[in-house]
Amino acid sequence: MEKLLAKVKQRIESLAVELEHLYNDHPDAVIGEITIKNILGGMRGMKSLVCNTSFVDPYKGLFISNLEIPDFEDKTPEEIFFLLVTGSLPDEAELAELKTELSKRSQVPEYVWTTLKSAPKTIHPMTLFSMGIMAMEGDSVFKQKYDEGIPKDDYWKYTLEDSLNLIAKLPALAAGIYRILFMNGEVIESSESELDLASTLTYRLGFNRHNPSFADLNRLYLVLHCDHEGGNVSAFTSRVVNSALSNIYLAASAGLNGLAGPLHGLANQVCLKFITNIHDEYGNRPSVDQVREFVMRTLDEGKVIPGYGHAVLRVTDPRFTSFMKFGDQHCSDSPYLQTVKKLFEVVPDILKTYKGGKVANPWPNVDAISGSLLYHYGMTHYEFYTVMFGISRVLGFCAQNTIARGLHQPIIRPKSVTNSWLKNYLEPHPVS
Ligand code: HAX
Repeated sequence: MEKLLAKVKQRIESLAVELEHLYNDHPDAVIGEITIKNILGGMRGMKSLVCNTSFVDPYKGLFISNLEIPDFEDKTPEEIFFLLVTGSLPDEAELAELKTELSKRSQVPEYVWTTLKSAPKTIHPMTLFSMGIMAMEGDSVFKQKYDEGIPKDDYWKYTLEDSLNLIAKLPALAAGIYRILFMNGEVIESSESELDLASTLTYRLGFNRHNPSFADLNRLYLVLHCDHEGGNVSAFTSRVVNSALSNIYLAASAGLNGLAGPLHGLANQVCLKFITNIHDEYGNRPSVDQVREFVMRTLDEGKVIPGYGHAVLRVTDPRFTSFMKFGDQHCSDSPYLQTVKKLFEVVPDILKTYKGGKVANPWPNVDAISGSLLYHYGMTHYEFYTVMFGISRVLGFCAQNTIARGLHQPIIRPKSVTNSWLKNYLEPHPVS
């Protein structure tokens, strides 16, 4: 993997030079202030991390380097990982090297299946996914090298080594979990067609495997969810954990546990269930008025509308738009996609005025549509959708942490304060 190592090294060195200049030239520059609203509001909007793998513009969405979604939506997950970690797309030789490296490392150890098969069948697939990754933690090269006493300058190399070992196994691990939980436990072994991450996933899931548009949806799924800068719950969690030099297996598993929450990655599962509930009530082709009625009732019950809103975005998520383009090309008549469109027609207007206009972003995010496409291709067990998201998001965790280790970023440890501290700070007792 000389080519990848050389490119990542070059990237880390150039980022380090930039940061050194920034630090030396502006050591005391103030780039923001911290208000009570920030502290009590989930630190929303506070600029407190550096992340160079990707950037989310509130009005344009995800950027990886200078590429927007339409620029990279046709790529493969391998190309995207290379882009995230090196800052540029691979040339033919670099891509071939990466694919060979991943292919060599793709075998999921037998003990992982034994562990996962012993879990109760009622367990959520995200929990099994996280457990499967944790189970392999003993194989961490970083951990072994750290115990041997490697210098700090080498941390990123072994973080990258672990990352490749982990990423290579994710499609087989995820597909195996689908089959353990939903298809009588028969895990599909490797095949000739395992040329890349997306086709491995399609083949090993075992249904609809000869349908090229399902294969393309899996590829797109693994591309669009890859990274969303550093402050979202899952990436941030993985960064915090890895900043303690916990290895990438521990960090990825921790990040995925955050992704498993309904306000984050689980929203794709919740969205599909939401649409199913609409169909259960009104049939598969509800009218716009019926969809509006259902949305209003959901809000009246004090619940959120899944798939709408975002902590950073202030427009329709370009990942939603990309999936919609796919849906229009491949399954425009799907009842689920049709209901997604009706929701898109009614929800933003409702949310704009809901709670006196308190909802910062009334537009759909990626989770509003992604599950409906998987459902169309026969992935009816919607509990699995967040695992699909997770395979992709681990690419981002791995890239972010490899670079953070290369830049010798310190352990993340913000300061918390008590109510009393705040009261004393804001309303100090007058000096008598
Ligand atoms: N439906 C109803 N109310 C909503 C809402 C929605 N879709 N989105 C935001 N609100 C409400 C919030 O609950 C909050 O109300 P309270 O002050 O009474 O608690 C108010 O509007 C202000 O929130 P906000 O500033 O607009 O949003 P946040 O940054 O706090 O939260 C969330 C962003 C994504 C968590 C939020 O919009 C939400 O809960 N959406 C629905 C769940 C969802 O789709 N999650 C996936 C997001 C994308 C992602 O991470 N994917 O993995």
